[in-house]
Amino acid sequence: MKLDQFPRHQLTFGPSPIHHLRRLSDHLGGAQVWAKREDCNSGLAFGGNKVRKLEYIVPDALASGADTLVSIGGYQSNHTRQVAAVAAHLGMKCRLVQEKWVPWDDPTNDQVGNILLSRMMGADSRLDPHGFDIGIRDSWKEALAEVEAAGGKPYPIPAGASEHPLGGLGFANWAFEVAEQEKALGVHFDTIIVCTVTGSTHAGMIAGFAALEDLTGIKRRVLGIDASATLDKTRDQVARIARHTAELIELGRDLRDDEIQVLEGWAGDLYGIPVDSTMEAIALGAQLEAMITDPVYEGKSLAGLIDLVKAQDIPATSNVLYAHLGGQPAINAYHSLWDPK
Ligand code: 5PA
Repeated sequence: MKLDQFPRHQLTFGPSPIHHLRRLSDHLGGAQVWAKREDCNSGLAFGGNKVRKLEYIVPDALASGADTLVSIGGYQSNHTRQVAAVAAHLGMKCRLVQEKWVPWDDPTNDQVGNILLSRMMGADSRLDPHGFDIGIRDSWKEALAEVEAAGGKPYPIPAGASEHPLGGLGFANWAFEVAEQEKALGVHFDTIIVCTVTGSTHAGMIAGFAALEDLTGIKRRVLGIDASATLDKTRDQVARIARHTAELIELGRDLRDDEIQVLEGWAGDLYGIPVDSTMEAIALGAQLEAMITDPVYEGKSLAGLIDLVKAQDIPATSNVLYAHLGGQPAINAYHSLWDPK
């Protein structure tokens, strides 16, 4: 099926805004930096990249007759908060497994930010001691079985909605949205920067931009910045989901290796723990643009963008588009990074 034939249940306001980051561009002294803002794409509990993915998953959930969305993430998962939001919006129940993905021992980590919002929206959010893994988890399968045993009808949404068969469609569509906005703005973005962990955001973009390239002949670089610190798993997942999504939307050819690029260097040693480059990027975004990024995801991809622009790996003649995927609620659990000394 072609992309526009897949059912889409609107959860976003419409196309997410794109704007020029003038002060950051001037500061870096190279390429012009723009941002497309998934962090304010929806009225559902602050939105974010998962809301966009869920637009293509909700029709299947509704058709299945399910009454409970079941998903998984870390204590401060943005994904589970967005699943809780969509469940509330649809009048469904929500069961969440929140694993201890990050060794971040702030006492508020399981109390504030995303998890607080999920609880507020009525989700049954349960803590689980297991550590970080982007794959399919037993704890999630057990949650599905528990909902069933209690007489409910669960609808399974894996971590980040990435391993879901339709998980890449939301960001395949994002590519076409960018192309429309380029026409209106009179700008061409030759490079896209996106944070990648469970993979379907980046993978969807790869499939979508490949389809666009085949239509227009225009090539661009879609660079994923790894924030998982488990690079091989993320690379595999991105490549697999990109190929699957390309097939779904009938790309009609295999993806080239140069279309699948996950870059390392900004994740630090551990998922969820910021390093110096993350903190510097967060400070630049906040102090030059009042653009708030988080220490888990967006601060790391912004750090990647900053270094690539400074090193002119992204040439000074480029317009680079930073995909801001959300994630701000988690900063509450990271308050100690900014507490006055
Ligand atoms: C997340 C993911 P992908 O998982 O699709 O690669 O997206 C990475 C990403 N930015 C980037 C933000 C703000 C994100 O929340 N978050 C996960 C979560 O549980 O929140 C899926 C890991």
